[in-house]
Amino acid sequence: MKFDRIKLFHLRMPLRTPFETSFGRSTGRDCVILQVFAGDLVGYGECVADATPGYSSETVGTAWHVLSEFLIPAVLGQELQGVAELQARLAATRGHRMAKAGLEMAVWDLLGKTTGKSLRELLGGVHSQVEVGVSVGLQASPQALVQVVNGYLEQGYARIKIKIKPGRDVGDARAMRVAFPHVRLQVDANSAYTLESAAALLPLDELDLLLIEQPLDEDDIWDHSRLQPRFRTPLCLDESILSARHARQALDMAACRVINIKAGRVGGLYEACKIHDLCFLQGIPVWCGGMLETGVGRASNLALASLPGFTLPGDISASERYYVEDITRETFTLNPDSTIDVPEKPGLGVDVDLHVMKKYAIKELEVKA
Ligand code: NPQ
Ligand code: MG
Repeated sequence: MKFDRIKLFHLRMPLRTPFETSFGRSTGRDCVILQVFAGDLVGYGECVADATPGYSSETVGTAWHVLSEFLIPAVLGQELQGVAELQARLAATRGHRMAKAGLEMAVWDLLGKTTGKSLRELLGGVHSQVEVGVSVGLQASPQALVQVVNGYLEQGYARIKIKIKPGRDVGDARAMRVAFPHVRLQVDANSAYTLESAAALLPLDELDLLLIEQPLDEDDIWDHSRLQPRFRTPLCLDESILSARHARQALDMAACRVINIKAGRVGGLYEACKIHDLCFLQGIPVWCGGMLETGVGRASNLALASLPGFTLPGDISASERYYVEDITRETFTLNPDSTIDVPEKPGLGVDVDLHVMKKYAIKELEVKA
């Protein structure tokens, strides 16, 4: 494979309804879409960094800089055998995992289009439908939360994740349990607590939750290992796990009993699969996290979540959960059994509607060999 030119598009997509987490409230979603041209084929990738560094330190601005100045020049115009070789070239740049993952996704798409294989086949996925759930942002009150969740249950989502933050944790989760005694429920704190303030979360242990996601800071794997023994409920790490090495260390420390895998957070699907394999061997359940992806990133998530170790429902909702209009011609819909179909066409298996994409593009750049 040889890349002739690469185009970047900074998209700003309006969200159907604002999404609020412990780190802030968003009314829109920015991302970078990449087009990688090789001969007469084009591969698409999505970099999941947002406009602001609330979830992680990367932003669209840092990704744009690092992609255009370092990552793309490192791979343009050279013969590359596959993803392992791509990652070896990208390793000269430290960190910036979301930027790397966006580029890697486009290369996976090209690889699939070249070989006629779907991304699911390339990764070794075994399911043609994957179980999904919905992630629900903080609402004005616990009553409002119950009402919003009721709408999602009516749409068919069989697993609900609610966002929590200090002062809006046990009360919200209890209101959910009272309203929906049997629903599969989990909570996500997005690093809003310390080892001390997390004592407020102990009553969650009575609510039969699937897991408690990322209560403490990204760089606090050790403190999670101090916190986990105080709960019967599994802790799940998201922000803390940036590599397969982190996953191994977190499991060695018993800092969590479940891992959320996001390809963007760990530098791409290649590393994501390594984390899956490690957890699969140890019998640790994993699930596919979500970053409010467009149809491009959603297709990638569905392929990843089709691997055998993804035994918990992913944060992979139907397109209409977040967007009125998506950039792919395919719109992903929820099946009655709370699953979504994994694309079967070569590569990501999606067609990008250039007209729609350009409508939301606020910046473009072409980098040539
Ligand atoms: C999480 N995702 O699991 C992330 C958080 C997240 C689906 O809960 C804009 C606004 C971009 C909010 C990216 C879900 C975001 C965002 C990720 C929240 O922690
Ligand atoms: Mg999370």
